[in-house]
Amino acid sequence: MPFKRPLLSSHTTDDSESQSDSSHGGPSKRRRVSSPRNIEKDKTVLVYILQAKIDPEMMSELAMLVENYKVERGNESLEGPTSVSELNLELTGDVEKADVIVTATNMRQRLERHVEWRIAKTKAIVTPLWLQDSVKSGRPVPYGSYIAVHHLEDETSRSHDTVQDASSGSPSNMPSEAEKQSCWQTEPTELIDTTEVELLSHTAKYSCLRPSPLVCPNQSLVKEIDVIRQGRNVEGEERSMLSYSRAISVIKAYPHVITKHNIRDLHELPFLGVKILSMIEEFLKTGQITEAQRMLADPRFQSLSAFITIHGIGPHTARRLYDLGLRTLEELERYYEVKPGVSDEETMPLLDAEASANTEAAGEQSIKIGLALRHDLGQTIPRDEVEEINGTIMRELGHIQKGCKSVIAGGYRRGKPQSNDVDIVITHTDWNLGSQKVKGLCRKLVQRLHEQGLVTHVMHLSGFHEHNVLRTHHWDSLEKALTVFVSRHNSSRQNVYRRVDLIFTAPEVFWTAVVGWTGSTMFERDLRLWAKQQKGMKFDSSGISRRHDSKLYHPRTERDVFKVLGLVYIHPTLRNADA
Ligand code: 8GT
Ligand code: MN
Repeated sequence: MPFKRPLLSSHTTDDSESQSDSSHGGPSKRRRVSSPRNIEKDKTVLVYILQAKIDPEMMSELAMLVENYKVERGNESLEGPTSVSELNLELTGDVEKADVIVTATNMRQRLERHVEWRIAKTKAIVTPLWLQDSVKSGRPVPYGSYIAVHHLEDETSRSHDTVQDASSGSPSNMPSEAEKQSCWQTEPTELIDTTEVELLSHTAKYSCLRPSPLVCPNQSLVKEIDVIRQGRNVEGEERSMLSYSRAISVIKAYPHVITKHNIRDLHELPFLGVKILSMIEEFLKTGQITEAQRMLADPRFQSLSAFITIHGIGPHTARRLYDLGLRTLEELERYYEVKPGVSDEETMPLLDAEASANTEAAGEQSIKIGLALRHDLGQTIPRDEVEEINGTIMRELGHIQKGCKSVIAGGYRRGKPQSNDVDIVITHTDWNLGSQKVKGLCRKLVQRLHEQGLVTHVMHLSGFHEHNVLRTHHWDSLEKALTVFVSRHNSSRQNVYRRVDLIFTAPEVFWTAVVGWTGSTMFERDLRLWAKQQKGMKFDSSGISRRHDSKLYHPRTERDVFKVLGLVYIHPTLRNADA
């Protein structure tokens, strides 16, 4: 199998959505449904793996452990019932149904961000070692020695024999309103469905038909080509840049290590022209590509690439600054009269919402913020901190509007261990009234976060516009705020400024927005192209519509988004179609 199985998560939602998720299961069978029923003489232990704090590698290993064990156990049963072990494991993505929660978290508070306390109290909450030892010994080992959260020691030990009813918690155990709000975001682990992956093809023309892992077998080649792509990007050579982006995305999905023996196979792949193929050959022979190396050594490339790392500076502005004679970020600081690390409101005021959005002054302001905070903003954000930020924001949101839910999109959702920013898509759980309830919420939330000292700067704040089938460019048609958030992650560290994007949507377009904001960029580009060229439809983060009659689609699950577009579902971790 070319890919590691599961990495993440996505999210969870309310009941209606999880139901429709399974009823619209997409074109393929779900593998995990095909458990070996015929040998199920013991009770099945439903295992939920909580991804928070478990790194993707480990996550993958744990899930593999269960899946492989099931296969082996199935084989055993064919050889005779006597050899069947006592352990019957099944992974579940539904924490409420689980008997056991496997987690690397040992703090109640942290657990509560993902699992409601009243639910947690009815489960055995154990460390990953429980899973490993149980599989090793072929029987469910007692939970008592693997307690993950000491607050739940009694409950965990007790639930070895009996699985309690979720409603059995005494009133004093019921979560307070604030507690409830803090657990809106739960993250069941949706596994990669291998039967679905088999329906994809790495030779397809659209990246939304190809499985693209985070790290591919030819990652160093991809990185080298990406330097050339970046060179074209900073010089504003968009067509050429797109050619390299496409080549990269095709290589990302190629499931074998490219060698001199199979390089001919690449001729069958789309978007790999003569020039790229000769670069690949050079890379196979020497381990590098001359043009990429030349670029890396080029002072102009170095300056422009450094400039565009600053929020608000695109290739065009970078070249303008370069033409003024500026070469380094320190020179940019002087030019913009910015003191590194200083972010006081006088020099960098909170942008006054829509009034100043999109004006030149606002653009300049956001460059100043980006420059002043570049030492923080340039650092990547680990997954557990991304989750903490989401938790904090949703808790604050709970004070303004109850019943909201969020999904962390962007690179995090695609399984990146480190993100450059945090992208959070938010809606209301009430399908019918949610649209009204989220209206204006973005601004209110940002205001509250600002008052709490959690958001120091807003680089962009935009209002809500309906999805419009006639508009060709509409990345702005949701309520969204691009903010600078003060992260108080980890008491040993000081506050760190992080870029956090908040995107508010009506429930009808929530999953469309989640897909739109999950990326990667090339995957998104091809989704739009596929919808337009093959389906006569228009896709963007604010909605899906049919071109000829403007019919709007309201998918209730992420799988529905793919279904509406006539696509096989692709797990977020296989949407890494960029370098
Ligand atoms: P990173 O944050 O670690 O660098 O990685 P990322 O999460 O993949 O990149 P990102 O720049 O944060 O963008 C996340 C996804 O959101 C991208 O793949 C892109 O398709 C999408 N995206 C933007 N900006 C906007 C926008 O203004 N509107 C919409 N709808 N999508 C956007 O990058
Ligand atoms: Mn991001």
